[in-house]
Amino acid sequence: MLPSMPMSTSISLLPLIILPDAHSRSGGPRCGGQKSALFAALLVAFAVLSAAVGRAAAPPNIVIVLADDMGYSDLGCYGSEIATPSLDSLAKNGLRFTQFYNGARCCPTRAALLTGLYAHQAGIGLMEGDSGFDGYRGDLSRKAVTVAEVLRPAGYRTYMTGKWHVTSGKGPNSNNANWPVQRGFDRFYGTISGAGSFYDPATLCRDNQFITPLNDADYKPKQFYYTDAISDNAVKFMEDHAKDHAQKPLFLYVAYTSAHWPMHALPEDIARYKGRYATGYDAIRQARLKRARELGVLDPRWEMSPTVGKWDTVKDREWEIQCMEVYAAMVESMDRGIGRIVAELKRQGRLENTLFVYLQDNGGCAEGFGRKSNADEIKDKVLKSMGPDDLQTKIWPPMQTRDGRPVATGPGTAPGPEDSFAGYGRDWANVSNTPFRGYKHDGLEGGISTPFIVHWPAGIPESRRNAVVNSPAHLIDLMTTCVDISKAAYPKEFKGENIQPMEGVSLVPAFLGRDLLRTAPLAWEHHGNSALRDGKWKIVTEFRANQPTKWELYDMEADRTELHDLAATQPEKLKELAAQWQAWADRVGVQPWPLKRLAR
Ligand SMILES: [Ca+2]
Repeated sequence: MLPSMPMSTSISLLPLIILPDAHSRSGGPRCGGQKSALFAALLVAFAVLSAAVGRAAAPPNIVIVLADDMGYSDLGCYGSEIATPSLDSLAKNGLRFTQFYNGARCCPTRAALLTGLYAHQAGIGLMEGDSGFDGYRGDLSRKAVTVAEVLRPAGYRTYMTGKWHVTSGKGPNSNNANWPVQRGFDRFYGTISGAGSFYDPATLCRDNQFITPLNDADYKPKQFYYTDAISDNAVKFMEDHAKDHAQKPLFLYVAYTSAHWPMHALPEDIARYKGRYATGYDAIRQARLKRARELGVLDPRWEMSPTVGKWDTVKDREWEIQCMEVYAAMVESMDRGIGRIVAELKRQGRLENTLFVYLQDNGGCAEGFGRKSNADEIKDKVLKSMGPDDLQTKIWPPMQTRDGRPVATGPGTAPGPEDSFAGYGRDWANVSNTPFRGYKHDGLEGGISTPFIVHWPAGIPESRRNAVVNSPAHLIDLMTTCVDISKAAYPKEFKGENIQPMEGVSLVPAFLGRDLLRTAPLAWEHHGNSALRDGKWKIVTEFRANQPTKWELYDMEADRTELHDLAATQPEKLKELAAQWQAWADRVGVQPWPLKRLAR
């Protein structure tokens, strides 16, 4: 389905070119001057028409920007106090989805985004380790194709910068068959694994080559900071594209690690948030809720879930405040990079016909990384400095800076610089996920809800600009949408393997203000946290103390924040949805949790 606007432009010109035939048949009065003037007018009309048709037929550029470990309310246009002017501007001139879902964690989300399948079908139901089951190989399945593998045969040049995180082959000498360049991308700059220092990321690669921030001949910034490196290299790929492949559409996948732990940001960005979080968790949550309601991205009927952190009892308040200041700075620096990518599209005249989408891989992260002091462990530590070619192999402490300083964690260590390693923790994650319950890992709305911004002037009618889309949508829909708008062929067979059919629906109807054509429920499973969404109904369990909690049932129209469990009052509906979830789980290859490891 093509967007209606370019089509209607061309249709309105049709009578002009039908005119000459009609005149000659009717034998009406003519003279030489009139005839040539008419002919000239027709030529102009034909040229305009051709251009219009050409525009309509030209496959759009596609840019997908994915952020890491951020909550539903972390962007300005979704209620945040964090400055995100670039994303706000895309939203203002595009669409914001209010019920877009990710896969609750880094690896499964990336697998589903790249393949249009549920994560288990793509081989990554858990993370990168091979658990012996097809749904949990920790490597992108060969019975799946990536968006890049689908778009390239349709004439696209394909680029990626940032975090890959869908393979178990992560070392310089490991099997790289599932690295970006082997999975459809013409160029790659980024990290093969997840997490790590923003000043010295582990598994940093250019195409298939391991590099360090110091020995990369193609990128020599004054100050290496991974978020900037991801933005700078994305812009560089686009500049090269304009030089060497200007006639081709481009597909660019930018996977930032902002704002995943560690809380690393540059001092000038942190300074802008100094003191901003001194009011504590609840005040920020309330302000975000109010703003999000005003912006129309939260239904006022949905009550706020309880604030988890108790600000009055926080011991290291200054450190807690600093953690959130740095988190905000990480988001703002990413937004600035996104602004540069948009500016380059504009400079190349591509922005009009670029489908630009932004989303986050999972909700705010309540993990304990970087929350405990390691002062005793690093005291009096004498370390050797690293040479420019020495690879950083650590993604968390114990680790060191390249000049030989040990990296300090936990309270007492100001987050931000390269010798620090902090996580902002559960209570700020609860703020990020305002107004929802749950965190990264969970099937609760706080774990799986993401902002979803779509910008595409040639594909979204002007009357729809700045509109909000309330239809539930999911990562699996991105492949289907890309196939729809690019007219690429989704293969039944690829490199000798049978390819599983796409699971999602095209989002194009939502761009035009119509309903999505979804016929199946959406479902989740990640280390025993499970959920299913069918229309307004949702069931969800959490895996706690070695067993799943009982299914809870929610009416998402009335209660998106999952505060009023209807399981006891609507047992038949619960039973029906639980059976749907089990059928889905059996179909996509979910195994009972904890996984029983199979002998290989
Ligand atoms: Ca993540």
